[in-house]
Amino acid sequence: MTQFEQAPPVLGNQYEDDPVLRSYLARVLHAGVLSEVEESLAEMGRLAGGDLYDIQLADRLNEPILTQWDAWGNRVDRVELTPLWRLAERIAAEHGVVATAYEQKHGSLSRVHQCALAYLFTPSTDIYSCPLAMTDGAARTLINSGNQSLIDRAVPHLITRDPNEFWTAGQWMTELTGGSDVGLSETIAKPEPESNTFRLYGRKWFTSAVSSQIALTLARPEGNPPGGRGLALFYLETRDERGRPRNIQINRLKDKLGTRKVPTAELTLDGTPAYLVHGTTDGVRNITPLLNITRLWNGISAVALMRRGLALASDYAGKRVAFGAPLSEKPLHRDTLATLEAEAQAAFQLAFYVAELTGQSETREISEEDARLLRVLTPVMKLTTAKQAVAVASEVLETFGGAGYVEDTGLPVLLRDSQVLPIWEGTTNVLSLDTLRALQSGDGERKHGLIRIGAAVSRCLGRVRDARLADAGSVVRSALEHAMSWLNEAERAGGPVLEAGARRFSLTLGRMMELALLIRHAQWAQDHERDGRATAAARRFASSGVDLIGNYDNF
Ligand code: MFK
Repeated sequence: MTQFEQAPPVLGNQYEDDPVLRSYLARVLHAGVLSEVEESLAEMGRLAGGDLYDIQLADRLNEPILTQWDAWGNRVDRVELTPLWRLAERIAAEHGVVATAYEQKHGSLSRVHQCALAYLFTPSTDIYSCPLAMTDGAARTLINSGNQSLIDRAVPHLITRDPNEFWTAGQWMTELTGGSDVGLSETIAKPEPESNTFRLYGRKWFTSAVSSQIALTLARPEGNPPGGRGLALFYLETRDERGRPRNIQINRLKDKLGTRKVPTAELTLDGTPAYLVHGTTDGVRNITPLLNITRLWNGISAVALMRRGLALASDYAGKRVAFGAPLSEKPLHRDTLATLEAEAQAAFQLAFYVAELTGQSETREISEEDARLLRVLTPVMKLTTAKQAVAVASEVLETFGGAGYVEDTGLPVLLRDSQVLPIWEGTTNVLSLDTLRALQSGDGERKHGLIRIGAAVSRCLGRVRDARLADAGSVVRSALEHAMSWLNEAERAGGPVLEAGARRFSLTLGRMMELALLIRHAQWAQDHERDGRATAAARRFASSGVDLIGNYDNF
């Protein structure tokens, strides 16, 4: 190789090469569980850094294709997925990337195992995590609904490992009236009394992964009042036995900044047959189990994309020589990577902590207090990790210099795909407001919600003995105190002040919780693995801006 040729970054087994994931699993999974699941993770890590990654690079320019008409003038509305996505669907089913959470071979820890599989799988499949997240969320929503005929009909397909039987699910919520204020939805449901079904009429404006076999969607039964309570949650199957759309027209696929393998569509429902999932009202409330699962997936995807960026950047730093030495020997480059690493490790701990609590809630091992903690940490985790993913992806591109800006390196897509994470599944602002609402879960007082978070923080810091970690712990404590005093003041000041500060407050809760969890893990890694890397990450993260509440003039 001449002096001016560059070696591309390469990936190894993404499980074996990931000390953060491995150390976390060693702490959280009992030894017996880890030895039972490790083979599945190593196999997924091998695929993700090997064949799947090669196919992903080769698939770079492919995008889903919508064919609306056949040669004879018939409306067909077929979507052809790219080769990577067709393969991803098969691998996801065979490796149980959804199923693992429902087989519950290891009780609540099955959710952790499943999230670890999703974390390894996601970065090599160009957001195939989107249909999987919705499939997982639909399975959970149907199971929670207790609607036995729909459970019998659909859930076995959603959680199977047989690719020939596997169905994915869509989550059709967004309409022209808005993506956040779902209560404004205009789709109408007309009853068909003789068949006990409804027919849906309306336009869905942003429907991800329209290739799915089923969808959960919201519509307003005729005569129902406006708002989220007047909507009902419906189940529908997208195609008939001959593969024709069931009165669904795909008007076009969206021309998006990223997630370009995801066939996101605008749809017209023109009498689409649909079944009520759970009553004729309260559709928004009834679809929230789906939202909470997809928000968990959002966080897992955020930490997965950060890890992929860092894996590539670290490998490249060892190869790229500039100013007389590899970048990995340059103090400033190392410092830059270490800061990104700290963000990624902190985010990782929070995303997987929410996975642990989610697993406990699904197996009913969760206490009432922790169920309320989960309710508030889900939006907090989603909004915090999504912002980190975008920031880390942007910096990762920069670590490659110009190569990070050039499409055929396969790097720019990391940034484009990360940018969706703060937008879909509730924007940062909408989730900040949800955080304020979720803090009221229980007796309706936000401060009690915050005290619950404070208790979780204390559990993390309780066993810390290392003085350097104790310093980092004091950053957590002062952020918590500030959050408490700000909440008191903002509640006293009234609505606009509380609302205006909701994002700064929620991000502070997220970063504070991340740091507390990272400190806990760092002490454990010192004690059990004689490894100080998490300690270094915690100390660095503690200096990277945890308390973002600031001191702003009131409105
Ligand atoms: C990489 C993987 C990521 C996965 C990709 C999936 C791709 C899919 C792309 C999409 O579909 S993006 C569209 C996603 N859309 C959203 O996430 C909607 C964002 N907006 C909100 O979340 C709003 O907060 C919400 C629509 C829920 C507000 O609507 P409303 O009508 O004002 O409802 P309201 O009154 O706030 O809540 C109704 C009930 O649900 C209340 O309970 P009660 O009826 O008992 O009072 C709420 O407490 C409850 N609730 C709301 N959010 C909840 C929840 N309960 C549990 N968990 C939640 N998250």
